[in-house]
Amino acid sequence: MLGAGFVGKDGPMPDLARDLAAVVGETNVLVEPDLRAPFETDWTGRFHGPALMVVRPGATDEVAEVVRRAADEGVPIVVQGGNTGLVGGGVPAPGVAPLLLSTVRLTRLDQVDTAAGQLTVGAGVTLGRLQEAADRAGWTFPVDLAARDSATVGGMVATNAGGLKVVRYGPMRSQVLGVEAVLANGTVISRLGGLMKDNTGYDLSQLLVGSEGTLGIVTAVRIRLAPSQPEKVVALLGLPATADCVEVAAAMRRRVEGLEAAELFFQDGLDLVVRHAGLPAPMSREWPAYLLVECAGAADPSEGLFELLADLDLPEAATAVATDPAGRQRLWAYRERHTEAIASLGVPHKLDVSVPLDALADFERRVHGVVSGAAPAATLVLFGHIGDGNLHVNVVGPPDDNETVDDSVLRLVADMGGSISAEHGVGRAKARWLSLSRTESELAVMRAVKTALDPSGRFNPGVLLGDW
Ligand code: FAD
Ligand code: 2HG
Ligand code: ZN
Repeated sequence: MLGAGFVGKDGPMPDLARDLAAVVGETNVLVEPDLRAPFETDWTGRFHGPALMVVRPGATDEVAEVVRRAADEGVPIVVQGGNTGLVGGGVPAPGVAPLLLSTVRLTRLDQVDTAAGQLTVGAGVTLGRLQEAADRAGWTFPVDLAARDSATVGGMVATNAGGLKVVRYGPMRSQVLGVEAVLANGTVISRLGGLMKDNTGYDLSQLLVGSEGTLGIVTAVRIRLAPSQPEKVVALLGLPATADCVEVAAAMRRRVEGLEAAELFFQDGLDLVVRHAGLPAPMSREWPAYLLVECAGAADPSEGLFELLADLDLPEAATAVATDPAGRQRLWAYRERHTEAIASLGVPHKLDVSVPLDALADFERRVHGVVSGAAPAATLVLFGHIGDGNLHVNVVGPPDDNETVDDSVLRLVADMGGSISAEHGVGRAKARWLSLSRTESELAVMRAVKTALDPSGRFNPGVLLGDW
């Protein structure tokens, strides 16, 4: 018997909602607009659309049953984890009114297999909880990003998230040993055994990594952990130009053991962070470009870093170093808080791109001209993961639906041999430009894979492949 709460403001619930309440529990089917609202707009505020209802299954068999019942009714499904994605892939598009399947209750967290350095984790577990579980067991989970308290493991698998330590550990893909997922016909595929060697044909788990919810709903993941690296040093260097940051980062990779992060930002972004977060300036004078590096090891890694810094012979006002946790966190804040500081200016156009490392300084120079040509009154803030050739081009000013600046920047990226998405994915934001980064033959294979796994196009319609 359904309770009174199950009658929405707009009248009785649709039959599908009643059916699904029997599967996941009444409190996990949200039909009323004010309950749905937090799930219907993305983190940036740029992408939004109404959902028919939000459904929160608590186990894999519930996910499968929800998928089957939605299929019977011909209702599309949008999958959402922590809703921290930056390309609009986890929220409904206007006019579609899908069922929004939230994974936040898939919070299985198994014991760490300390001998193998592995664990199985539910798709709805946040990155922060996964990192804590790994730390408690004497291991580390090495993918890290500023949205760690909300971003989920399922979302990170679906987007192949990168983050701050790719230079040493690779992106999410490199940590995934196997995936359990529900396919569009409601069947479950599962590779959670944790075998280090398993050459038995197509790797379906890796196919799902980076598929952005278009091929299957990830319900659990077998994760590879890394040995813990408790001794850390962070250095922030002020340098004359981007090209210097590229050069010093390359020298660090060659010479300094345990380089975990090499990040880039500029004076305008730093000013914005300092103002927004109320932080003191990190150095006694300003620099055109800043390189932030972190090294970590079982033993103190600072010696190699200090040798390199001595060779660079930088002025005193160009270097800040910290080894204690509070000091390291203070230096990291100048880099990590860029995203929230930019959001305080307005709704950004986020263009997460990569270019070959030897073209990065030239790209940084040219993108200023391209943005001021396409959107003369806009504010441009650049920063990124220099070790990965990954720049975050943030443009605030153009209306949400004016894509002139997006088009100009992404074409510049393609002309320079780069990728239109380095780590955030394609989502809805960049689907129309996918052909700038993938050939027609590749797109044909991708469409064939989509057709094989989701022939009716019910999972995340419009995401990644557009209207394929
Ligand atoms: P959501 O936003 O909920 O969804 C993202 C995509 O994955 C959608 O297409 C959705 O449909 C799909 N999806 C979600 N869960 C599942 C599932 N279980 N099965 C199938 N598909 C699913 N990203 C980086 O790569 N590097 C960074 O450094 C970084 N830093 C960030 C900092 C901030 C402050 C913020 C707000 C975001 C940052 N991001 C970064 C982006 C974001 O955190 C990642 O893309 C993250 O992987 C998204 O996880 P989520 O759980 O929030 O996914
Ligand atoms: C980061 O590196 C994230 O901090 C977010 O990928 C990038 O806000 C952005 O553009
Ligand atoms: Zn990033």
